Amino acid sequence: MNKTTNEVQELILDKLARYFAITPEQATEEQIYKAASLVVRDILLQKKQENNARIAEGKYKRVYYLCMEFLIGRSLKNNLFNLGLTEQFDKCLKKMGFSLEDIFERESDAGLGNGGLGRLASCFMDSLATLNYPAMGFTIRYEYGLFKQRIVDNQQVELPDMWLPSGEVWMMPRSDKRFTINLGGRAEEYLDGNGRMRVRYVDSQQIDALAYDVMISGYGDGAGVSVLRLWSATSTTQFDMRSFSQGDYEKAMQRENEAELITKVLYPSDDHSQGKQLRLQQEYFLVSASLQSIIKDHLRLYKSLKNLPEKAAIHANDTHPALAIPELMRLLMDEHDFSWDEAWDIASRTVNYTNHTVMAEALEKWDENMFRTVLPRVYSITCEINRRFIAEMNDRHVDGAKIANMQVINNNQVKMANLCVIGSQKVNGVSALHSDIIKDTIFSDFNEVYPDRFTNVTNGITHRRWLLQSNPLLSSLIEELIGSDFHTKPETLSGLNKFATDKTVLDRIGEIKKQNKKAYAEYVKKTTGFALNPESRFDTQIKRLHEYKRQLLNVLKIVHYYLDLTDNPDKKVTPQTFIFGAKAAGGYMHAKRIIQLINCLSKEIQKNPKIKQKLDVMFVENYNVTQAEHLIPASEVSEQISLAGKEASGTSNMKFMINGAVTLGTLDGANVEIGERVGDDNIFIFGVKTDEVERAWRAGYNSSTIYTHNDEIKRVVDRLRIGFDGESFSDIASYLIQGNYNVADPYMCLLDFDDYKRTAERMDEAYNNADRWNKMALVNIAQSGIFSSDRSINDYAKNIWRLKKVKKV
Ligand code: 26V
Repeated sequence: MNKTTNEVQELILDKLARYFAITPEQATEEQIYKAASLVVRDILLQKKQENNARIAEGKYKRVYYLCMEFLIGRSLKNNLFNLGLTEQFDKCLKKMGFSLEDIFERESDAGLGNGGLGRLASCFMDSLATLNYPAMGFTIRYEYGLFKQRIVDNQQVELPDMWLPSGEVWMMPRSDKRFTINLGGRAEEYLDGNGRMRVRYVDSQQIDALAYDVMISGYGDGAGVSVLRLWSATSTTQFDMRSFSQGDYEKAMQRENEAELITKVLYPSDDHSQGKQLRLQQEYFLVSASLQSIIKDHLRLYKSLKNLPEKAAIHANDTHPALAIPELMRLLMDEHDFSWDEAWDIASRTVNYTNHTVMAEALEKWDENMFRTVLPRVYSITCEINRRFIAEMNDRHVDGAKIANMQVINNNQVKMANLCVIGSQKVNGVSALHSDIIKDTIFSDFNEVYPDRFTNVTNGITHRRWLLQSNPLLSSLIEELIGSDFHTKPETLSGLNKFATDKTVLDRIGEIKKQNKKAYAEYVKKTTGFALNPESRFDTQIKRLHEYKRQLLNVLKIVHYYLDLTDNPDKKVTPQTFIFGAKAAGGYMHAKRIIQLINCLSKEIQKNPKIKQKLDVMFVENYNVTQAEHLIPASEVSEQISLAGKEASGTSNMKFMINGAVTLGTLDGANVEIGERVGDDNIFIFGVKTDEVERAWRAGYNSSTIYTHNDEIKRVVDRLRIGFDGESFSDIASYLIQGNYNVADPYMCLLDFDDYKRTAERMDEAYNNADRWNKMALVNIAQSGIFSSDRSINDYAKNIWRLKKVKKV
């Protein structure tokens, strides 16, 4: 985008005058942030209009990406970068007496997601726009995103996340995009004047979905602009003035409040489906509004829905938008006069589904009665999908037990993953290992009947945000060495391999890491007061807190080091700082206890300066996208230590890798592919493999035997009982060796402890040889190109959506 600094200045002055009636001298940082963002928004809008003119010709198939979560983070920096306007804005703001970096800090993170799933969706929007595939994302405009985490007395406290005041500026309200959603009541069939069966809703609650569009510019010359449409719920009816006039204020507000509740707050759990009615309503709300919008646009372009599968790919990101299948059937049959067979042919060739977890608790199931009550018409369609599926399977002589396992409705439950597999063209997992696992486990029966349906697309990250924007020093070095092609051709990062024995380059990589660590330590000092030692190794584990991710295993290792140092304070060790960032779902008590354990351990270490020099622990409060952007470039070790078979992919592993951190991990998710890319010399792998986990269970895994026979483990677990900073963690000790009414050590921390510790020691050796370590960092960076979301999106476009890029004229 060519705009000079002076032009930018004019535009900002204009916004300041028009929106705030002020000059730059009178403006606060907040107002400058708003004005600058509004300028950028106008530029995006203009770019989008130019772009849309090409898509509107109707030649292009489009993808519609449906996801309950988009973890957007901040937008101003990203948009300026992608538009190539950072320098102009920087100069212009300097002239006005402001620093662009400080202005970025004014923006709250749009945290409309829990973790990996939502961040993946956001990375995908960046790549879709950059590669110029015709795409649109759909999600919910939650008034409150993922809770803000505070640590009080070492414990997590959840506060509401009020992101809208500063995040709103990116959203264009679209009063022309408003659709009505029916919830509850009854769906009655009747014959219309032409003798056709019709459906009408009786006593349903009607809610309007109002669209807000966020534009996302791609990067580079050929880039397009994608739109993320966020739906907000509002009452269909006018304000109840009558009740209000009669003094019944509560009644006057009631309808509005009930409607708005639907998009009030994001469910803060990514591991446990609680089957709550409001969540089902949210999912239907997203799906129905999005499909009505897709159909309307499609009809405007093509006048018919018969070619929907040729011109639209609808993607269900996890099962949360699974209702897209019966809802599309409903719209096609009830509102557009298609027969069942025609509608099914269209729907099942249009929808695709990605699975993101094999954790049984996270697989969505709804109580059949509740489902029927909330969505009567969708329920009857779902029953018919189920009935026809069973008939088809019977015709194919599939074993009865297998049919029972695959059907959508069974034992008074509606199973969303089954609905997705039955109604989708393609189903994929998110790493090679995970895609194999779903075929062998949760979807094994489906894989027998529909073998061609299953495929893999390994996740990716946008390297523009996670390398170019967040690690400018490293990016400049790479540009100096191999040019800037990698901005849009990440695979060319492999050009760095030829510097693997170049001492000067390796030293510079080490030097950049040092500088990033220093900068991070200063940032942490300024924002939290915590004193990080930049001379120590930064070893980081950042992800949602969950038992299967095994932050506890990491803690056990740290406690082991801690006990060694308390016994022998003069022991020569590699100084290291363990950094954690994690939010736990509010009701997940065990996860919250682990957060408390980490914080108590950290507190105790702070009281002992001699130990702190050698071993430190820091917990990052309110870990989010922005925190990750600061921390990842400064990290040296990437902890990816889930129990094998449990982490579908992981994406922080990729962000660390591209920033030159070395993975210490298990053979799980995308770690496997990272290991294949970098080779055994450039990664530290430990622990049991997926099939060994299964075997260990079958052999009667017993953690208390390990505890009894392994003195080091015994010492660590016993110490949990004594606790840290005055707090005992005997509940966690007994979780590990007795099991609190459940199986003990369900994620096998004790089984993997020894190998973890040994591997970490091997890592120490490598770290203490700077050349060796810097070479590992270099190889990791050089081999990371394949984990760019550009590659993932090209895979989806080719193998799943069958999309073509928009050609620039
Ligand atoms: C599940 C549920 C269950 C119902 C309540 C609300 C809720 C919200 C989110 C989820 C999805 C959890 C799945 C998920 O986030 N999986 C992560 O996806 C990443 C992107 O593919 C992947 O890298 C991680 O390994 C995987 O855990």
